[in-house]
Amino acid sequence: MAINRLHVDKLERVAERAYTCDLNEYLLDTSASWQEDLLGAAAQARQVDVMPSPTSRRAADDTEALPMRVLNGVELQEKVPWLGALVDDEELLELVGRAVGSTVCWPTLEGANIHRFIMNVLGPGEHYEPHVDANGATVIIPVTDHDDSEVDGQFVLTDHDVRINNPLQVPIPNEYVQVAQRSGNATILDGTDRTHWVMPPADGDRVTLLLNIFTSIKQEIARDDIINPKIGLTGPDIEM
Ligand SMILES: O=C(O)CCC(=O)C(=O)O
Ligand SMILES: [Fe+2]
Repeated sequence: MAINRLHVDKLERVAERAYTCDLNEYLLDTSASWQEDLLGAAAQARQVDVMPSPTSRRAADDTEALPMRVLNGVELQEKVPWLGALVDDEELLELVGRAVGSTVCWPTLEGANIHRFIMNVLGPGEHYEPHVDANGATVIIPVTDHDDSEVDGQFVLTDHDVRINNPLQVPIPNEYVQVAQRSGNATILDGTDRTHWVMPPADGDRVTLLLNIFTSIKQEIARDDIINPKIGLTGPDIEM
């Protein structure tokens, strides 16, 4: 494996405890067909209705179900076996720790395989609701490209945990940070205390791989049983 594939020099700050980092070289080194592999998995993602949950919803209407497609960590690992290598990679963890300013670790409690990494697929007109994260370090790896001269498919970040009444407002207000979504260009952030969401893609799907990592500041606690079913990761007919 190449040395310094994940050098901290590659971190570009977009907000406090929020960075982007080009992981293309690293991902190619892990699997030469990483993008095709993940797009192949995305084509098999399950349709779900995302419902309000304690850490998830920050939108005005708390009753509306939002459609999207997901794969939980167990489903994803089965379809893309090399993802397991990311979990064993200390270089990756170190980079994430530098970005969020804490030591970090993967979730280890029973059932963590379900949410330690997941895939989100948004189709045209579908958005990811404003929310905060339960874990202190989230890595969002776009698989598809979304031009940041448009709002479509963009990741949007606020400074605080605030209720957003109109997440689909266009143009995106200046007080929010908009992060360009280019394939392999990861966003690494502590999203526990700042609301963030995703604008709907214009045409074609928006596919992301999410790594949910814990920090020494925000340590892993037993995950609230309510969250996984609300975001479609678990359910009666879903593999665990
Ligand atoms: O899919 C995305 O780009 C964002 C998802 C997200 O914020 C999360 O899973 O916590
Ligand atoms: Fe999030």
